[in-house]
Amino acid sequence: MNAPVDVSFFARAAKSLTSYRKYWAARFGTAKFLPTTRKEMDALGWDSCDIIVVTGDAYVDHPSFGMSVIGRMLEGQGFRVGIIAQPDWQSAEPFKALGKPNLFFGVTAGNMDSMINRYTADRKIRSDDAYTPGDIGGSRPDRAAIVYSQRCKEAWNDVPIILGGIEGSLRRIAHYDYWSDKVRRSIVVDSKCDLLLYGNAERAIVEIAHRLAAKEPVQQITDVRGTAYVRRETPEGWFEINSTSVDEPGRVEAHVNPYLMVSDQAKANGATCAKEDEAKDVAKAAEATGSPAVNPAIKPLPSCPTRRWFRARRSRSRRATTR
Ligand code: B12
Repeated sequence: MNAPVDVSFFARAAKSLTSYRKYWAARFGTAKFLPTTRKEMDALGWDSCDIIVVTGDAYVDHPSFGMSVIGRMLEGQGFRVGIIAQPDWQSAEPFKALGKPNLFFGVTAGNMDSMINRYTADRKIRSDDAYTPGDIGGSRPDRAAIVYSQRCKEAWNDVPIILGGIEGSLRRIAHYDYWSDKVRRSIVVDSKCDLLLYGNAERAIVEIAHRLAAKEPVQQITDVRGTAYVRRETPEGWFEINSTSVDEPGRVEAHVNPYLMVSDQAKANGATCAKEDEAKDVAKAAEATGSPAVNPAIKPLPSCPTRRWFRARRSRSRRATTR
């Protein structure tokens, strides 16, 4: 069931991220920080944002934050990107703070799933949130990706929603949800997003942004790798299979122990690992003769005697005299 699948025949050709013609707004240049308020947009001379990223984390302009990586990547393509970080989700108003985006809302719950962010494995409230100023929890709703998407739709029903980040990625198909102890349906259905981009989304979001900018309807963008979306009908040439028959319980292949050394794995398969075995033989021979120079290729590093070396020599000579 978990046997490796040969994927070498999968098509891999991908358009280079630097080969796109920059969007016209590139003339505004690079923003010191992506704007989070109207005032900051005015200072940049923007009348509107092309894309607004809504996130459950505080906006930190650092590459370990998904909203920055995605926002800056899109800015590099010439788009004007605004950030709405940790909005109050009680109404749609905070989602209108930067005006209506020209192309789409990018929505993410943040660097972590919002349920993991808020609750411990014992289902107790966490005492902190590393992605919020002051470490204070409670700045994002449970199931933030769904809540934010719904609020964006309430704000502007006709603006496409592109969902991404870990919460969406791991919930893109029907999945077991620990918190409700149920199998939940795909988050694409619950959030009503137009497209979900799973995993590292740079390549997909750049392509989608350019296609939306070229006025392609989001419903037609169904051929981008790493995306999930709802299909209303089965396309020609495709067929549906009842999963209860596909996924019958069967033999489960043993997991490879990730901590095994290469040579141990080889031994388990009745083979040997020549390089490692050779090194072991040299070490064994050196131990037996007490000389580290059994292999002429191995030479001691030129170094000055250390204090520890002098101490060891002193105690060696003391032992020699008392024996
Ligand atoms: C570094 C790290 C940490 C560091 C954080 C340091 C810091 N200050 O940032 C430390 C060690 C503190 C940490 C702690 C924890 N971590 Co941690 N951590 C990671 C790690 C290795 C990398 C995260 C990262 O920086 N990613 C870089 C960003 C740019 O990537 P990204 O968020 O995935 O973004 C990409 C996509 O998601 C997407 N995307 C993102 N945003 C958006 C937005 C849109 C619109 C779109 C379209 C796409 C998109 O594109 C992005 C670019 O490719 C991940 C594992 C991993 N490899 O991702 C685990 C991980 C995030 N951690 C995890 C966990 C569980 C924790 C802890 C709860 C562990 C614990 N039990 O204490 C704590 C929580 C701390 C806290 N209180 O918040 C889990 C989260 C699981 C989940 N389902 O949410 C992960 C996924 C590891 C795992 N597989 O279990 N962690």
